[in-house]
Amino acid sequence: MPNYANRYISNLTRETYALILAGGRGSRLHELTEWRAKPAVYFGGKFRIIDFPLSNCINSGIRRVGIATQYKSHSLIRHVNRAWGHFKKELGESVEILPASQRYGDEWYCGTADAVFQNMDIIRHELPKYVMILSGDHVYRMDYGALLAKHLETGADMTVCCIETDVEEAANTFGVMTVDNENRVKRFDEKPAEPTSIPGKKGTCLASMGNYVFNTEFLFEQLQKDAEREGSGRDFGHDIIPAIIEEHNVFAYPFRDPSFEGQPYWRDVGTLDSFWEANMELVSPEPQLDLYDSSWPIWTYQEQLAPAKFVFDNNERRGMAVDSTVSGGCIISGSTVRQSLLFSNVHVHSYCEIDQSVILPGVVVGRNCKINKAIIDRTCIIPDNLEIGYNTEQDIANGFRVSNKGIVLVTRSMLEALEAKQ
Ligand code: ADQ
Ligand code: ADP
Repeated sequence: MPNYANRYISNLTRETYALILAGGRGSRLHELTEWRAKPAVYFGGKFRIIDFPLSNCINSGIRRVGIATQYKSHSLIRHVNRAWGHFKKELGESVEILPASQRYGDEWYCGTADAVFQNMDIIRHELPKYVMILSGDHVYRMDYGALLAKHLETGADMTVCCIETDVEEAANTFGVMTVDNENRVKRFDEKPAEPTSIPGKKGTCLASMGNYVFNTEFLFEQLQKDAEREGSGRDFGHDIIPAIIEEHNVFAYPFRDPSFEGQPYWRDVGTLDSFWEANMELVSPEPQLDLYDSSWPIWTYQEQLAPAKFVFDNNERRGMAVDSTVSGGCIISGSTVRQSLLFSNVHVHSYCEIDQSVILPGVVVGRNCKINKAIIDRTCIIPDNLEIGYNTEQDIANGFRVSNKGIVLVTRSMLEALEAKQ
């Protein structure tokens, strides 16, 4: 076996086709995914979630990428075309959108494995040696080259990326595996109610990140078998992995961040609370996720906008933001913003206070508003004098969604309904 780990990772990444699964709904994000798939959800003051796996591909040297879309894909497709549409087929690069289009039979993608199955001919046409299947739902920075090197070194047919997670966090949410000393997967339970702890680490288990590497022909064989299997849900976690671990070489790849000693950064921003918390981490003084590291840039699309502006208004009130990120096109006039993320084109009028909030693009905040621990969806117009996040009963009466941890989600249609009531 050649030692690819040291010298030939660029060969491996060149021989790999990455398929990002981006069709999921993300229903626990409620109205935030009413009009967009979870991978299209805004994150980190400037990005969309899918920018993370896509940037990881490009930074790792994987330049042939397909994106399987299904649920509410318009926003995602528009973003991907704008941000990632410049790849040149002639140079062997492509970022291609693969919408569910009933190419095999009459069905839409009916599970994650089916989303790959229905695109087998497109992948085959690319002649990759390896196919990497990535979830489009997570925020993290990862060098997939090291993963491919390990896949080759172990002689695996399939490699599953995993991360140590609290048992409570994983229960009913993640695939959980048990491995031997060589990281060979011995058991795999999809979303178990009671995950098995790692021996000697009670309360911690090995969770699947939903990222897999397959040898191409092996993948196609397994997808074909799965399609013929009576009663299969056509899902990697439920069906494919449990069916192959006994007879084939399936290895776990523990994800580690070489630049960080503790647990690597990986966030499944699947609920309003986890979405809000992950955004808040970014405005803390030293976030673990370093978006300013030019050696691993996260690429995205942003239109050309005027710089953010902070105005000392006519009444001599300072427009200011602290412990916050403020994107292009924003104007903060005579108001204070603390521990918040303002996406592009947010306009905050005078006498407002905004604390610990995530304000998506194009929001206009009227005069004298107070906003606390809230997520304000794109292009909301917050009327003058509105208070959000100070009185749960009032927020609910106003028609806003309040999460388990008291985070308030406000969308345009909620504000329109509120206006109609008044
Ligand atoms: P989940 O994330 O719950 O578990 P799923 O909802 O199937 O699994 O989504 C996986 C990925 O596929 C997501 O990126 C989603 O957007 C996408 N997707 C879902 N349905 C799709 C479809 N019909 N077409 C195209 N894309 C689709 C998975 C694994 C677990 C693992 C977790 C980690 O099954 O074992 O622990 O990911 O979050
Ligand atoms: P207020 O915040 O007092 O309700 P505005 O937001 O309309 O009022 O304006 C406050 C200040 O913000 C303006 O005086 C101006 O300095 C700045 N401002 C508003 N719109 C623009 C713009 N399009 N370009 C540059 N500066 C602007």
